[in-house]
Amino acid sequence: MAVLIKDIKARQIIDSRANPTVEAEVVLDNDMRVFTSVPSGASVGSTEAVELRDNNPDYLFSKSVLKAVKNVENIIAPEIIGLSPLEQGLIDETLEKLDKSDNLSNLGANAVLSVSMAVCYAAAKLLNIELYQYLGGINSCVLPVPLINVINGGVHSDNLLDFQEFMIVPIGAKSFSEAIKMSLEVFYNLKLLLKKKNLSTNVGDEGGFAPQLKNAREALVILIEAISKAGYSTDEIKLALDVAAGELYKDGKYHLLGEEKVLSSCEMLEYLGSLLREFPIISIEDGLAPDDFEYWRNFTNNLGKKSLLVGDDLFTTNPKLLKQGISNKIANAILIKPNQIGTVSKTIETIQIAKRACYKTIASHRSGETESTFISDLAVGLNTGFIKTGSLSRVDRTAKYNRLLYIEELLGKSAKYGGNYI
Ligand code: 2PG
Ligand code: MG
Repeated sequence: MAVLIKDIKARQIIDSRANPTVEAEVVLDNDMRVFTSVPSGASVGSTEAVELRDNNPDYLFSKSVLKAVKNVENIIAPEIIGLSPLEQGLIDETLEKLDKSDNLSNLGANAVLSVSMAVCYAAAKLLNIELYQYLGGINSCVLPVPLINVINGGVHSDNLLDFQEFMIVPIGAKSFSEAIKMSLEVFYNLKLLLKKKNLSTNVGDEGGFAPQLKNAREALVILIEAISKAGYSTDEIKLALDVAAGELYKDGKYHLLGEEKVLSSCEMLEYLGSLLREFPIISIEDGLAPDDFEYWRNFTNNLGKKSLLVGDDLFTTNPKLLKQGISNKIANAILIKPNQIGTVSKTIETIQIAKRACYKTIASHRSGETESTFISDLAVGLNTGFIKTGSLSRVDRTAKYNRLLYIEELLGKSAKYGGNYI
């Protein structure tokens, strides 16, 4: 007899930045139960699915998500109870129809995604297989290359760095566990170097250091130093940036307040080009603002052969926006954040569109996270090749890496590391 969904519950829990978020629980009629929770961004793209907050100034600084919790229990649950957890496509379509908007602004993307993900976990549990196996079958054996955000700036920290993320990319590792070992060695050396320079080793939202460096060059120089002190070459460990340029773009110009520069699109492009020439950078995310669409084309023409140009706020994991980008030849890679689009099915659709167009895919966390490791399984199951999930400190970040270490162990000899497959 088919096992069906017997109950769906939700609750308000806390994320890594002390903000309330939604946890959903799915109960099957064989009494199996699973629960999972959703993350929340700080640099939010304007085309993202809408995260529903109560906006009640008298309660938790307007940040509570009790409406979203109620939406799960009172509106979503009655429609989903009685369905099989194996019908992910049908369930996700039902969720979208129930919402009636095209950005999930009625029920809330937090309400919708928590259920969509919990259903997925329930199906895997019912089949007694790991989530990554459920998502990808026998093809799920590639561990992603991590983009590890060891210096935080932008809206994720209080320092002056204008760019949001400075990442190390252990591309030369032979396995995922070796990639983590190499990156830890860089992390320790970076901490020592910062201390030596009397710079703070306190960490930002994603667990990376947030020192008072003056500009992107200083951050990149110190990363190169840490890589070399750890005994690695820049062939083995590369660098990546998330400029999060949408946060810097006002009135048609890029305002780099920390660097005391105001740049036109053309100058911004030149600046990024010069960083690419000077440093072993292999990936630049949101190098220009999403609204600067025209220049994205120049950006891609000029730098697309030298680096991954990743669309985060540009595409917001949205299949339609990605298709537009592909036909306009904009960017060559996409960040995949399930909560930008709101369902597991749509997330998978976007990954597939990207792959068909030979765009690289990077499974990603949000700056506000929970202990959920869904994106680790997504990265292996959908063979994204890359993952971006913050630094090597703070459990909200390390939970994802630790899950990947476990998956690597489960895969044993069939485990491959994305490094060889890029
Ligand atoms: C980003 C993310 C994650 P946020 O911009 O890529 O690093 O940040 O969740 O704040 O959008
Ligand atoms: Mg980003």
